[in-house]
Amino acid sequence: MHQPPIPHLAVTDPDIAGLVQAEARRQYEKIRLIASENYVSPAVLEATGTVLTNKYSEGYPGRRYYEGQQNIDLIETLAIDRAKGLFGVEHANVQPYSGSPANLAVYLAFLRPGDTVMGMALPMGGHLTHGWSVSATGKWFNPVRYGVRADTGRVDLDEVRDLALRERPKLIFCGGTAIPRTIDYPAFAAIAAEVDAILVADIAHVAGLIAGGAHPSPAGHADVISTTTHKTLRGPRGAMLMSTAAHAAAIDKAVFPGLQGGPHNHTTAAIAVALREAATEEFAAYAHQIVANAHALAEALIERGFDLVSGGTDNHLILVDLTGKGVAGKPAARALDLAGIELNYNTVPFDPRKPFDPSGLRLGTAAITTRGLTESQMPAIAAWIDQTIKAVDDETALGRIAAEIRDLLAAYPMPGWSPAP
Ligand code: DSN
Repeated sequence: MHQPPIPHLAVTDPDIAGLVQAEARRQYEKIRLIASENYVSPAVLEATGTVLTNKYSEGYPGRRYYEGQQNIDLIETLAIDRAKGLFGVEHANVQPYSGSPANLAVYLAFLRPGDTVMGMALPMGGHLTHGWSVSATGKWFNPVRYGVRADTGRVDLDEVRDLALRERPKLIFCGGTAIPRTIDYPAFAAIAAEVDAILVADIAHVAGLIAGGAHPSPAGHADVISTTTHKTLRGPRGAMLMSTAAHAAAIDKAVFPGLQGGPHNHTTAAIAVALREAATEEFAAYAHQIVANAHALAEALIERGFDLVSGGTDNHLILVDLTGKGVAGKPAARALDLAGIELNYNTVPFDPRKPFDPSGLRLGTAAITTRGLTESQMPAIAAWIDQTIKAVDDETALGRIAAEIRDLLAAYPMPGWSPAP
């Protein structure tokens, strides 16, 4: 049974209730290494499931188009103030529905269709919305892309500067979805200033690390900071845009009425709760433990002969190139899932394989750190990954590993759910 119980759902819609139960158990029993996922706290879960979902509130606190905003205004103001305090920014908009709409709002705020945008190429570690070809941002704007060096697996800022001077982008994105190394915000800011571009730091992956002091902050360097709220920041699925005061009006106007209608007030409340949690000393310790776990896991993988893009990690994320292991990313990820280790197959820089069947695996330590795992468990996880890669078609071996993992995780509670006693 689901603990805490979901009795109304179980009666009204047993099909959905059953699937929620199954998903909760799946999350409980797996070593979850998807770098963009986490386990939110019970308080965040509760805020997400409140009557706030019943309310429409187009506009911003004090300037709404519907009546009855006495409580919603206070909730959104709390979320805004907490975001400003936590990240040290002059302005925060907590209404974007998720990361892609947040980034699209940035285009709307600063560009006209056809204008040039510079971002990291998706196969190099960037994000779809940083101007990749299949995204609206790559179709409606003129994208130019930087990557990483083949020899280091890291961004070469001299190459980024040369590209910016040649292409004169109006908007530059830094950050992405598969970058295992620290992002040099001051260097990106200097390049943006040289070409008079707006610098957008997409911190979706590292927001929690920044909040906890385990990664440098772009505040004071980037004109705009875009983030989702559900990755290392450990909040509900949502997003925020933060900026200098000079860009506040343009950002707000682009989010509403430019792109969106009513904000999701239950999500806003849950973001406020997550931001309050992220301002605590416990969260700072959590952020540093995420990085310590990633270091330990990276070292253990290297000891077992895994080839890591850039040779390691500075943050929560590890990108493994499986080429030398003789197995592609997709079959490896499937076998790992059967063995109780959940991650995603991923392109690696200069990948000769196709994106739907690439050479790599992406791992992250945010969720397992929430579960309470520390450096001492990382060698065992690396060993299970190694054993699985060597036995991708051996269902007996994969089942044995899954059982060992269930045994380990039973000692580490999952926030918001526990199996029936
Ligand atoms: N889907 C997210 C990730 O996994 O990194 C990015 O949008």
